[in-house]
Formats: sequence, C-alpha cells, structure tokens
Amino acid sequence: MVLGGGVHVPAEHPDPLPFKAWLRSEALAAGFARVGFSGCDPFQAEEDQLRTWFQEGRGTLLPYLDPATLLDPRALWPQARTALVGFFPYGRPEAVPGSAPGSLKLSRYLWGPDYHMLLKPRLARLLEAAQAWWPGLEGRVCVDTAPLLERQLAVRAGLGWQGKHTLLIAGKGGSWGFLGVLLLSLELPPDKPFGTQQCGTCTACLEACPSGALTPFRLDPSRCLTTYTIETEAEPPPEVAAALAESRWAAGCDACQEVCPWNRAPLWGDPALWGGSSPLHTRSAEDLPRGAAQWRKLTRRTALRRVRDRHWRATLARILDS
Ligand code: B12
Ligand code: SF4
Ligand code: SF4
Repeated sequence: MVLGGGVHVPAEHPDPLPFKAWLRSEALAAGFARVGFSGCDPFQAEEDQLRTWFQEGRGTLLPYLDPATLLDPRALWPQARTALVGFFPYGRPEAVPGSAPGSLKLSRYLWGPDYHMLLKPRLARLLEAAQAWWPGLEGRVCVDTAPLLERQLAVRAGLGWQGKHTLLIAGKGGSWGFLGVLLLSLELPPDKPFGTQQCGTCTACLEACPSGALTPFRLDPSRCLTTYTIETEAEPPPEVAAALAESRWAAGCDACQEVCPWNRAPLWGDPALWGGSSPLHTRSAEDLPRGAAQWRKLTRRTALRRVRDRHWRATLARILDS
C-alpha cells in the first residue's frame, strides 16, 4: 500500500488511526498537556510575511534562522510527513520572577531543569516505542534548536494560535509551555488546524513590553530583552539597555506573557516532571554569582548554562551599575 506523499506502508502494518490515538496518549502520558498532529507541507500562507520579516533585517541577531529552511519542514528532514506537536507546561504558581526581596527577574522557563534535556529524551523514547509498533518508521525529535516553525506547526496541529506577542497560546491553557515536535516519516490523518486567533481587541502585551519590541503578531528581536540576555552578547541599543536596567529582567523576559488574559488560570507544570528550582531566582541581586566557577556550578543542568558567565556578568553590570 502507498499512502499520499509516496510513503510506503507494508501491508502488515496496522491501521493508522489507532496508531495515532496511541501516539497521542503516550505523548500525554509523557507530560505534554496538549498534543496535536499536522502535515509537513511547506508553509504557504506564512511565506510573504516571513520573507518580509527577514528582508527588514529582523533576523540579523539570530543568524541560525534561514527563511528557506523554516518555510519547508522537509528542507530540514526530507522524510517528514507528519508532525506530532506537544505543549509541555512549565509555569509554576510559586515561581514569580522578582518576587523575592531585592531579586532580579529570571524568566519562568529558566526556573527548572534545562527543557531541552527534559523534552528530547521523552520524544526520543516515544519514537522508539512507536518504531516497535510500526516497523520501518523513522522520526526526528525537534525541541527549539531545529530550524522549524514550531509555533506555526502547533497552530496547524490545532493546539492554539499565535498571540500578538507571537507565542503559542493553548486557549485557556495559556502560553507558559514549551513546544516539542516529533517528525514522523508516516502520513497520519492531521488534526483540524486552529481557526481564528482569539486576541480580539486586546493589546496588553504590546503595551507591557519594556522595550517596545512588539507590534501586533510581530516581534523585533533587536529590541527584545531575551535576545540580549540569552541569545547574543551584542551590545543593546541605549534605549533597550535602559529598558533592561529599569525592568530588571536579567535572563529572558516574561513581561508580554504576564499580562496576557489567557494566562490568568493557565496549565501549570507538573512539579514531579519539572524538577526543583535553582537558588538563583530568589537570591538578592548582591548575592548573585559573578565568578565563572560559581556560575557553572549554579547553572548545571539548567537552561541558563547556555548563557556564558561573561555574558551574565555583562547583563548584571547593565542592570546594577547603570
Ligand atoms: C528565535 C527564537 C526566539 C527569538 C525570536 C522570537 C520570535 N518571536 O521569533 C527570541 C530570542 C527573541 C526569543 C524569545 C523568546 N522565546 Co523563543 N524561540 C525562538 C525559536 C528558536 C525560533 C522562532 C522563529 O522561527 N522565529 C522567526 C520568526 C520570523 O517567526 P514568527 O515571529 O512566528 O514569524 C511570523 C510573524 O513574524 C508574522 N508576521 C511577520 N510580519 C507580519 C506582519 C503582520 C501584519 C502580521 C499580522 C504578521 C506578521 O509572520 C511570520 C510567519 O508566520 C523558537 C523555536 C522554534 N524552532 O520554533 C523558540 C520559541 C518560539 N521560544 C520560546 C520561548 C519560551 C521564548 C520566550 C518566552 C523565552 C523568555 N521567557 O524569555 C521569549 C518570548 C519572546 C516573544 N514574545 O516571542 C518557545 C515558545 C513557546 C510558546 N508557547 O510559544 C519556543 C517555541 C521554543 C520551544 N520549543 O518551546 N525566541
Ligand atoms: S520577551 Fe519581554 S522584551 Fe521580548 S517581546 Fe516579550 S515583553 Fe518584550
Ligand atoms: S496579551 Fe492580549 S493581545 Fe497579547 S497575546 Fe494575550 S490576548 Fe493577545
């Protein structure tokens, strides 16, 4: 039997529908609170806006993003036919950046263990189990680092919409969640894509952004605090440096999500899955590490390890010595 897209399915293979239902239930059991399936055809509706975004130079500080690859999941992996997309909640009601006396703000996504290390093995184990069920099946695990439009795939898979802050909002589940993608070489019936975005006339995120990085459904990385505290050691322009000092976001930034009405009663991360939090979040600014060895020790197995100690020191200086 040959399914659409030229993928060969041996006659002895079981029915794709129960297989899809099984994949979904296993992904839910692995900690994803929402799971959906989409096809892997190139993104067409998104093409013009994506290309304009790059032509305007918005990708300059993120040189790993390439419009041609982003627009076609099969440019990343030619065998891709189905994307299983999962939303993995990470918010914790008790994790409120800046709430401890004298502390700086570290984004919620950094309060637990490194999410790459948490999500990738779960999806890899799911793939392994799926291969036992469906011989010959191939797959690729993508969490954050692959050139793939994960939020657009999530919309296609019916998980939610991209809010005006550009993040995926899983309806009443909110936006405090990581996305994990398992690309599969097998064509499975896709879920219904999410319909119209539900931001309505709200503009809370645009107004809350400390550095004016947002216009509706569009982010300018050269103004986003996360770019300068996590992604690049480039010097922020003076007005962005001033916003950084004023807002005290020392690693990442949650300002646009904190004000979102869809985050009023969100899906919370499961403490059993989402580990203990580092002491960095509640230390007062004066007690934060400045030395390389201490930084390495305190950031071990956390996503903050991706920030080099000299970058961290530069951010601290921008906030505390300004
Ligand atoms: C690069 C990147 C960043 C960059 C750029 C962010 C961005 N919005 O693109 C920076 C460093 C700033 C960043 C910050 C953050 N990130 Co980030 N990031 C990524 C990454 C690796 C790629 C994103 C990408 O491809 N951007 C390219 C641009 C072009 O994509 P886009 O904005 O969606 O493009 C559309 C719009 O621009 C629109 N458009 C363009 N022009 C116009 C004009 C009009 C009029 C309209 C209507 C639309 C429009 O059309 C484009 C095509 O659809 C993804 C992982 C992945 N592989 O997907 C994680 C990812 C998006 N990040 C994530 C997170 C958690 C964050 C932070 C919250 C971390 C933090 N707390 O500090 C912040 C949030 C900032 C924000 N408001 O988005 C999560 C988001 C989870 C979720 N619920 O959505 C992801 C999915 C990682 C993951 N696997 O979990 N990130
Ligand atoms: S993460 Fe912060 S700086 Fe970046 S767009 Fe959101 S509010 Fe603005
Ligand atoms: S704050 Fe308002 S405009 Fe921004 S993403 Fe949430 S609902 Fe949409």
